[in-house]
Amino acid sequence: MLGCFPKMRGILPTFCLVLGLAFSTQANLILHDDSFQPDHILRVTAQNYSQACMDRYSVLVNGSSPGPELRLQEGKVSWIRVYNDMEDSNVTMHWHGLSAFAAPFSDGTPMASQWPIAPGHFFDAEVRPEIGYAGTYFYHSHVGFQGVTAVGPLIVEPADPSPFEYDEERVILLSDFFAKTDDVIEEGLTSSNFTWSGETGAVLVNGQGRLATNATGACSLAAISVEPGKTYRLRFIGATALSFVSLALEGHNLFEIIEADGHYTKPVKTDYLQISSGQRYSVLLKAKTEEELQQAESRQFYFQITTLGRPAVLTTFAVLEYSSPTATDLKTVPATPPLPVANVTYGWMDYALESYFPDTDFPTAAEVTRRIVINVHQNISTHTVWLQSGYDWMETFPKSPYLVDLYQGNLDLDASYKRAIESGLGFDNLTRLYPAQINEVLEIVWQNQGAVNNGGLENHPFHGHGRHYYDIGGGDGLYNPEENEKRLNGTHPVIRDTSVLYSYRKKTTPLAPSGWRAWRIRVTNAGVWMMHCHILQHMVMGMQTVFAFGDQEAVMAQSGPIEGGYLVYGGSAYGNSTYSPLVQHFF
Ligand SMILES: *[C@@H]1O[C@H](CO)[C@@H](O)[C@H](O)[C@H]1NC(C)=O
Ligand SMILES: *[C@@H]1O[C@H](CO)[C@@H](O)[C@H](O)[C@H]1NC(C)=O
Ligand SMILES: *[C@@H]1O[C@H](CO)[C@@H](O)[C@H](O)[C@H]1NC(C)=O
Ligand SMILES: *[C@@H]1O[C@H](CO)[C@@H](O)[C@H](O)[C@H]1NC(C)=O
Ligand SMILES: *[C@@H]1O[C@H](CO)[C@@H](O)[C@H](O)[C@H]1NC(C)=O
Ligand SMILES: *[C@@H]1O[C@H](CO)[C@@H](O)[C@H](O)[C@H]1NC(C)=O
Ligand SMILES: *[C@@H]1O[C@H](CO)[C@@H](O)[C@H](O)[C@H]1NC(C)=O
Ligand SMILES: *[C@@H]1O[C@H](CO)[C@@H](O)[C@H](O)[C@H]1NC(C)=O
Ligand SMILES: *[C@@H]1O[C@H](CO)[C@@H](O)[C@H](O)[C@H]1NC(C)=O
Ligand SMILES: *[C@@H]1O[C@H](CO)[C@@H](O)[C@H](O)[C@H]1NC(C)=O
Ligand SMILES: [Cu+2]
Repeated sequence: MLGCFPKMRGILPTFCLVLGLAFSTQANLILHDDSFQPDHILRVTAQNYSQACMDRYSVLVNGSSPGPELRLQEGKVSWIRVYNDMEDSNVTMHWHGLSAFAAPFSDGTPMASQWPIAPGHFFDAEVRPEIGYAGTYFYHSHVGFQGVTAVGPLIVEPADPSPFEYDEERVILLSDFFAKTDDVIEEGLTSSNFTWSGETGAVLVNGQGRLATNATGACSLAAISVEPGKTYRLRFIGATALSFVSLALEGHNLFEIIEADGHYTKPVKTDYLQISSGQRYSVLLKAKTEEELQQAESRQFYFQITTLGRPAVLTTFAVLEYSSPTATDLKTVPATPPLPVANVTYGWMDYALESYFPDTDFPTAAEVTRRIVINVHQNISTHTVWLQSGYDWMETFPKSPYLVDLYQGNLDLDASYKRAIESGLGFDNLTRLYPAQINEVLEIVWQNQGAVNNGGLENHPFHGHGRHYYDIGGGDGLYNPEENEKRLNGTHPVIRDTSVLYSYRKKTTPLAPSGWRAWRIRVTNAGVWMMHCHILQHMVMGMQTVFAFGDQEAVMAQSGPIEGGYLVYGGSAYGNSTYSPLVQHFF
């Protein structure tokens, strides 16, 4: 069926809704027995696993971290079966950056869009990357701290040829290593006796690397192999739990950015990247020619990855290797980092990126129907929590998922909307929702404030589920719409799914406004969409919000009636070793 694609710009959003309604009766229930072949299968286990020469009990996808790469096609439906092979933990899988439009139970947000997958069960997710969303993504568990290891690259291949030419591509997925297990970290973060997870032990590249404290040792750095003279598309994936990094490549002056969060950009040259948890960039890298290599001292070059905005700077490495008669040395780490590190940690590429394709859909200030300013700060009372509009959100808050409540008639979004408007904050403290109506044009402002107890400030990479938002920039102090409007003059904001609310200093007066990040989004895709900081520790400490787009009617119009098997934990939409699930096909 026809969806509501970004390419159909200029068409009234209501048109999409009407379309959804007209086609809703096509949603049908299919028995996924042995004759059903999913396009991809992911198996989630919890087991001892070695990274950075350290054993750790970790949640893995197909036995490794990162898990296997998935390739999906732009505009095409794929079925991904996710098995929870763990004995005592739930799991969900989130397709990070995919809009999950019209297949509402596939977004993978536990207790927001769906029940988690119970131990011993599997779930078939129906995923269709929207037209205009070809690019670099990843998948990860959305439960607790599991996403520190339960991640894998997800590439959406374009329906049309790429506007950029390159010979080959390489995926460079960044993740963090923590020695403590997920359970210990979660317990510490949510305990009344608050215990920090500790800082990351190493930023890993494609799962490889070593502890910073271990300059020599048995474990290898990741090698990215290239051939002389070729042009590569490097796909960087910020799958870190915590780390926000600066990344540069020795001996190679320039990267050319061509993609941010799944959308082509006009090429921008840069000699370093800054990548937060949740963000992705593609860059073009021109490999040295054989002639240039003859003049170089070596045929291997270090990627230097430096953490930003943490109490201590951690530097880790990977190796770009050109084929060579002698083996690449993956054991030696430079005694002193070979490259300078950017000393400015905020504002990188703000207002600078532009969509590659002309975009006529950007909502102007005049079109904005409502501005929601979300004050963000830390508070230490009985627990140490991160609050938005004065409230935290944790997986344990809702008794059942919002979307389930909605389909069962147990969540009155019209009443929630009324309370939200009356609060003056756009926030309904009863349901802890930010409800919005179809066709509203929201300006969402994340406003950093000094922590209640000590004025502390941190970086927060905010991630939006559902359709991507226009990032309209960020700055220090208190958000000033008029000033930002001037700043936007002549720029062409890109759509993204993750952008950083920066800390411009380490400390300020408690509750003083200190830095903001602003988004604009047209409310067209009905559903329950989480918007949260992508730092896993912060999420566990409550730094998550849930938006509801559209009311019950709008959500149902989009998906059609939902079968009962989705509405109970472990219901008939979830299979197990003796039971084939009844699965609704939405597209
Ligand atoms: C994951 O492992 C299962 C078997 O354990 C296999 O069938 C499947 O193809 C693997 N998935 C990917 C994406 O490689
Ligand atoms: C994992 O390793 C730890 C420490 O070596 C050990 O105590 C534990 O039994 C192992 N767990 C499993 C499931 O193998
Ligand atoms: C799994 O999720 C269900 C439903 O939310 C919950 O009742 C149960 O406690 C969860 N199990 C674990 C081990 O977290
Ligand atoms: C608090 O946690 C720390 C670290 O886990 C531990 O050493 C300490 O004994 C705990 N204190 C209390 C009062 O439980
Ligand atoms: C260094 O790595 C070795 C394995 O090569 C490991 O046994 C040791 O614990 C590590 N040391 C530190 C300080 O992390
Ligand atoms: C960063 O470094 C540049 C050049 O070394 C210097 O001019 C600038 O003042 C530094 N900025 C900060 C914020 O330290
Ligand atoms: C911080 O927490 C305390 C104790 O729960 C509460 O009284 C206070 O209102 C909170 N302040 C803010 C600004 O969140
Ligand atoms: C919601 O906010 C109102 C107004 O500030 C307050 O009276 C009420 O107690 C709050 N309710 C909850 C559940 O926090
Ligand atoms: C935008 O900038 C142009 C020149 O750069 C100026 O003529 C115009 O008045 C500006 N528009 C607004 C709304 O500030
Ligand atoms: C498998 O699912 C069926 C139907 O939901 C249920 O009756 C059965 O108990 C489940 N088996 C296991 C091992 O969970
Ligand atoms: Cu955060």
